[in-house]
Amino acid sequence: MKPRRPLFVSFEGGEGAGKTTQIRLLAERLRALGFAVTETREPGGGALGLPIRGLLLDAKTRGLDPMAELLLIEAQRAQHVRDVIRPALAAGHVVLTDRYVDSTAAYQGGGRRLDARLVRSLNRLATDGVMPDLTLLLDVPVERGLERARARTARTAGEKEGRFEAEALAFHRRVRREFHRLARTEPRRFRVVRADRTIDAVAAEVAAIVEPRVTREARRSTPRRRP
Ligand code: T5A
Repeated sequence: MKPRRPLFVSFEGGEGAGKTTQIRLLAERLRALGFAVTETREPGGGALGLPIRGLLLDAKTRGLDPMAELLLIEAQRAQHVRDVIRPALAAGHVVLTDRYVDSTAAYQGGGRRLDARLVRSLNRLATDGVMPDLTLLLDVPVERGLERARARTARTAGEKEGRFEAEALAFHRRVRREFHRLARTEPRRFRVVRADRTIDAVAAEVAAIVEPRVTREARRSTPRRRP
């Protein structure tokens, strides 16, 4: 196992951008290099993740107030940070999360048009300041991403289109615009990766961004030998 110094990486993007696929490939690659990796997601990680995910994504959940949606997301996040992210970072893992605070800024701020300052301050409360070192925004045109997500849903027997997938194109365009704005606002944290390419091409770029960071952190944690 490589020397331990944590790195927290979030993957962001619209529907069907390929985050789940890329996290799986990157995790395999990093583990093969000897790094300890924790894969997690929102909503889903932590004790509240799955029940709240069910409520948020189920197309049968009707009439959910945008503020109630935001508070549910922040509640599962507070628990996710406590149950999964903080302990994994404390153990020196590379943590890869499928969505985090920027999804809330983009979907609830951009998509639902909730006040951006309110979203930011709830994000701060829920995360208790635990922010990603690096955020990869997998960027794909809205129609292309939705096509992928819907094709996957159609292949998965019994699964219905989720509440967010079913939103209008205009909603998804606002979400994408907000992701772009966030990336421009924090250029040191964000890297935008064009995700309308083959899975292998995207994976190669993702690895080229993340591997050197992980290796650098590992080197920093290696004690210097005395001459
Ligand atoms: N949400 C979440 C909020 O509103 N606010 C928040 O704060 C948070 C945290 C989560 C929903 O919750 C909302 C946003 C979301 O709508 P989810 O099911 O986790 O729901 O939805 P997504 O995260 O959007 O998951 P998807 O599965 O739709 O997208 P991914 O993970 O980006 O894509 P992936 O890897 O599953 O790929 C989708 C399909 O495309 C294929 C894959 O094989 C798969 O079939 N694919 C490609 N095909 C061609 N070329 C490529 N490069 C491809 N990459 C993947």
